[in-house]
Amino acid sequence: MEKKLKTVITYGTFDMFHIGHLRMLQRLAEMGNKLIVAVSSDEFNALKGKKCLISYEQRAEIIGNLKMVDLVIPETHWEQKVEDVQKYDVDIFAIGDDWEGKFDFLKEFCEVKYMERTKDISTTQLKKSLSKFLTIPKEDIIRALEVLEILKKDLE
Ligand code: C2G
Repeated sequence: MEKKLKTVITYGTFDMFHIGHLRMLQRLAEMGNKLIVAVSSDEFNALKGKKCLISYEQRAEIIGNLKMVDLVIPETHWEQKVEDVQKYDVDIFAIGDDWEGKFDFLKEFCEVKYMERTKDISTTQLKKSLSKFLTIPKEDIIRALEVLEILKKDLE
């Protein structure tokens, strides 16, 4: 699809950057010739009830170094979207459909698109599988203690 001279903006936390985030940004980059990503600050994440593993600085640096991203700005409050859309002369606001309908007020200023999310991947899921991966199964601990007991007896 030929890229019209369009500026696209999106917002997100992008914690523990994963393929779902990448696929979203790739699709957004295809919709125009300039992609702006507003990365949620740590303080704003607290407002969203999200605890980030990775700091704003590192999340912003990762996003800023993606070839399809032209500009990274901080997202510090809910109300900044109208201001951003006007300031950067945005043509399209796009975000995952988990936000369906939440930003329709922007239709007065630009196109609003809710995009299908990538299935079976999320930061929450990654955190859960990571903690499962790092926990030692109980039976392994019991077995290790039994071996320890045997070794202790041998040494007596
Ligand atoms: N995403 C996706 N597929 C996934 C996970 C995330 O397409 N499996 C998309 C989300 O829909 C969103 C972007 O990746 O468009 C960033 O996701 P989050 O970091 O979870 O963003 P969120 O916390 O929803 O922040 O003001 C808007 C908020 O800041 C959005």
